[in-house]
Amino acid sequence: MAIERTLLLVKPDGVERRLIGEVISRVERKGLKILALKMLKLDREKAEEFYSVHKDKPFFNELVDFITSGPIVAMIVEGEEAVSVVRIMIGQTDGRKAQPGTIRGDYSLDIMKNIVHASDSVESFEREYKVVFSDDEIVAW
Ligand code: 3AN
Repeated sequence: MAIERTLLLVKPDGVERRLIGEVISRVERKGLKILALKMLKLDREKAEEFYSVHKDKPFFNELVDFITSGPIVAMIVEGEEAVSVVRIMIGQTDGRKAQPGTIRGDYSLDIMKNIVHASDSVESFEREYKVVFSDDEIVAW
């Protein structure tokens, strides 16, 4: 087992639906540590960089439109196997298929508007967090 960090975003639909506190609360109740936290609006350039692995997908433009459509809340979360633990907590991509009890399973009925994003690997975290945070915004504790 290893202590890992992961990037968790509350996407514009989650902010619009007043679910920031709900997401943070679940992270804290689980016993994970929040090392960095902020609200921001991604510009198109940053959003395209963030979702660059999906640039050839048919939904890429719609995804960039969506993630830039309103504010997001970004956090860096740390804990034992945080990457897979947070992925389990958010549930499957499609809110209709996500298990009840997961964030998407409880709050989403959509594959794109699915409330949250979380890194799918340590390597993804290392790439993704730099789009959103600078290293001096991370508070280790
Ligand atoms: P996840 O967020 O579960 O890792 P990915 O990485 O496959 O899912 O997709 C990134 C984001 O792209 C998803 N969170 C979702 O918002 C959107 N997305 C994924 N698949 C589709 C699809 N078939 N149609 C529309 N949007 C999609």
